[in-house]
Order: sequence, then structure tokens, then C-alpha cells
Amino acid sequence: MTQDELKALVGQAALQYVVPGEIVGVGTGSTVNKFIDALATMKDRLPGAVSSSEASTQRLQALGIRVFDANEVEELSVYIDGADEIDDQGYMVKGGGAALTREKIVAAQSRRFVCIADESKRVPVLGRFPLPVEVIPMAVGRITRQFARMGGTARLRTRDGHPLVTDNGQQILDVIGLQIRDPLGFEGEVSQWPGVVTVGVFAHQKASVCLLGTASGVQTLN
Ligand code: ABF
Repeated sequence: MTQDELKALVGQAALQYVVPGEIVGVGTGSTVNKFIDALATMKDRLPGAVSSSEASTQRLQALGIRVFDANEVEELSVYIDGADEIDDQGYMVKGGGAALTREKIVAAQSRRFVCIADESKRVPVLGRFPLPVEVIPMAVGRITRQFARMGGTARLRTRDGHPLVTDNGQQILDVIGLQIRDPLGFEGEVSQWPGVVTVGVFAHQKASVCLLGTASGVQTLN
């Protein structure tokens, strides 16, 4: 099966975790897009969704699914989102889609986080994928030096030759050369660096369930 077919497989499988009659939390990325397309088949049984990005909001609305502001909902039963890397504990690296801040916010207000990914995302240790970090522009230099002191090389993410600007109006550093062997400790440390908006390690908001698309079908990892 192609990677695209594996994404569709897990996107469809995630429907089983959606609670009819309840608002669902929706992540961002190409795998989540497959989930959104599948979700449209049950939209008449849902009040709507809380979205983690403008891109997902547009896709949801185009399919006739109402999008609620995160502040309109106290708690969500489930949050469905992809990942760039996931380890055996359900810790993830996320943010390749530049939506990590809103993803972490919606994940935090959800009782259950169901990660959907193709098998290429599963890793023994986080850090092979360049770690996304959303930052306030004035702190880019200092944060870059802090990552250098831990062996990381931080590069400003660009789009069309200019620094990428996130949905929140900030910038993204992608950090290579890290081996994140203590995701909880790493997330706690980097999150409190001045100028860091969100670090793309999801350990405090780790996945409770991972639906992994493999050649032999969907593997459910708890
Ligand atoms: C999103 O899913 C991002 O956090 C992560 O980067 C992305 C993975 O994208 P894809 O499903 O396209 O591989 O939640």
C-alpha cells in the first residue's frame, strides 16, 4: 500500500473514536485531511469540530462541518491528530505542518488523544525529524544559541523565500541533531525558555491511542 493509502486507512479507522452527538477535536496535516474527509460521512450526527489550524478549518467548513472556537467548548471527548514522529510511549514530535501551538491547545482540552499515522512515523527515540519550535521573532537568536549548547542546529523555517508566519503570527525554528531521550523533561525545559511559544514535543499531551497504518492493516498501540 502507498503512504497515501495508509493515511486513508487510519483516517477512516479513527471514526470509531468519534462520539456521536459530541464536538470533535481535529488536528492538522495530510493524514488528518483523510480523517476530515471520512468525518464528513457522519457530519449529520455531529454538532461540529474544534480545529487546530486555518487549513483544517477551511477543509471542515468546505465539507459542511461546523467549526467551533476552542473557547466555546469546555472539554472535548476526543482529539484526532497526526504526528511527525511517535515512540512506544505515545510521545510525539509534531509541528511539521506549523500548527503545533493550536494542536497542543486542543489536545490539552481533550480527554483522549488519538494519533493517526503511517508506520514511517514510528521511531525508537524522538529527534530524527527536525524538531519544530514556534518562537517569538525577537528571541530567535538566543533560542538558536541555547539549542546549539545542547548539540542542536536551529534553522528558521521559510516559505517562498521569507520566514514562515504561523496562524498565530509567529515564526518556526526547525532543530536538527537532537536525540530526545527524556521527552517529558525536554518539553518542560524548552517550554519555559523566554520567547518559546510552543515546542513540538508532545509528551504532557501524549497520544492515548495510536492508529498506525501498516501494510498488514491498522495496528492499534495503546
Ligand atoms: C500534524 O500532523 C503536525 O503536527 C504534524 O507535523 C503533521 C503530520 O503531517 P502528515 O500527516 O501530513 O504527515 O498534526
